Amino acid sequence: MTSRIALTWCLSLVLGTASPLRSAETKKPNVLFIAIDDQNDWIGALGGHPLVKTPNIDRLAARGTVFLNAHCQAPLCNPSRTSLMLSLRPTTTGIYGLAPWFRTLDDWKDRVALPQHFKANGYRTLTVGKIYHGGVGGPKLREKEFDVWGAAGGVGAKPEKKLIPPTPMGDHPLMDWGVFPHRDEDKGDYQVASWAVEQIRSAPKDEPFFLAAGFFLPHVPCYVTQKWFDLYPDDDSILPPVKENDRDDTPRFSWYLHWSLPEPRLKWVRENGQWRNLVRSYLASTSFVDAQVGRLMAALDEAGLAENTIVVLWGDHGWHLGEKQITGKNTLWDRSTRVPLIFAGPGVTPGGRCSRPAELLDIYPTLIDLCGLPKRDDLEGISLLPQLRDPASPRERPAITSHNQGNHGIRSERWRYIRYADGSEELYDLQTDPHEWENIVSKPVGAAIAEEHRRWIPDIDVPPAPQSAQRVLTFDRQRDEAVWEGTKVHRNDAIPE
Ligand SMILES: [Ca+2]
Ligand SMILES: [Ca+2]
Repeated sequence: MTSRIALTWCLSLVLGTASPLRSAETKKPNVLFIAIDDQNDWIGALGGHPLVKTPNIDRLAARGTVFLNAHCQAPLCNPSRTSLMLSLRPTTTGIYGLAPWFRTLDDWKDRVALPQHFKANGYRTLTVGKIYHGGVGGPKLREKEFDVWGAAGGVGAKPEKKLIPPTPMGDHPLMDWGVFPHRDEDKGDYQVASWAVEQIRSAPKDEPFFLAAGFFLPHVPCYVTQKWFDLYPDDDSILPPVKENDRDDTPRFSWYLHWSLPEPRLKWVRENGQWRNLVRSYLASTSFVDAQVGRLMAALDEAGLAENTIVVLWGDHGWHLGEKQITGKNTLWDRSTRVPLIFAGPGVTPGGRCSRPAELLDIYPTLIDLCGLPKRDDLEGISLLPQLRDPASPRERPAITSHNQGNHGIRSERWRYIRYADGSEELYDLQTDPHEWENIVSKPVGAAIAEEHRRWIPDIDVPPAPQSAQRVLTFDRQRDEAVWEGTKVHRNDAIPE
């Protein structure tokens, strides 16, 4: 019997009736690539917040494998997304700030990004909402990145003026949150999901798709309607645990990474009665986005594509909501680096929960493996395929996050080690200290652990690329001089509030 099948197979090859090959070709899985902006680990399946409600993402996690120790390569949109889409560390590209767009740099202008590799291998590529940070530069340039473009997404409906009092450090228009009556349909993220649902319904049957959908929330401004807000209690049970004076044992240099920012400090949100409002608005926004993810999953089911579509869901970096005395990103602690990373679909173990360190730049080689595309030898990520097959598969490398040249966080299964550009350090035992409250780097127990982690500091650690701007920090060690966004910071300057 076996030999007869083998003979038929050989004959069909010889006679050119290549239907088995063609049918194998058409079975290439689709990819649904879902990004969530500024989404920290407050997702049910990740256990980052005991009260968060994300039933749809949790169902996706149950269908697939969730990485419980996944971290961004940079705690900021542009560098994190550039790193993910190119599978290159920020320390390799020099893209640390909100500018530049990598295509403007000679070194990276022709670099094959993830969707381009899929296009080159027979995929139709589509995008909607926020995948890259900022505009790609007009229709001619856009079609080089993806074949089909939907709406840009973003905030959508917003109030005529800010809901919260003027915030320090510039009263930035995005620094806003709270209940504001509007229709779900008028939110950018709802429209992003609607467009993606339509593409799933009308997808050509003879061509696999790579569909990228990028949600904006829970990025600020977090405008939510009462029904989403009411998912969360109106009391302090929703606030994250914070330790008073938690920064007493973190180096002064840790402040330089978020020296002066639009995001207010914990002190301000407390004094202005905004802490609970911010936390509730962020949680409500997460639940709203979760519902949009649910619409995409339902569309896949209804179109009969769930069985042959790889779904990958990720957040570009985390967000502090009072922890370490700040709100926002731009730190090397777990709250800023730990992100959702979930794969589901053919080849992925259902119900898998993996505690091995994983990095967002692993997504590119992982999708190549899951879809059987030609491998590339120019990627810095390592495929997660072994962990998608068996979540207990070992993984030698920790997760590494960098924020500007010389500042690195190294996250292994148990520990977090940080070294800043001036040589100052931190070390946390996440097993006994999950909130990273006690810096043990100078304790006797810390020395050997720190040494073990130090060897993972990237060998390549380039200065900021030309035209770098916004959130860019440089440090001249000989002069002991830091420069934040073009302004010198002195050792005795008061920390801005
Ligand atoms: Ca972001
Ligand atoms: Ca502390």
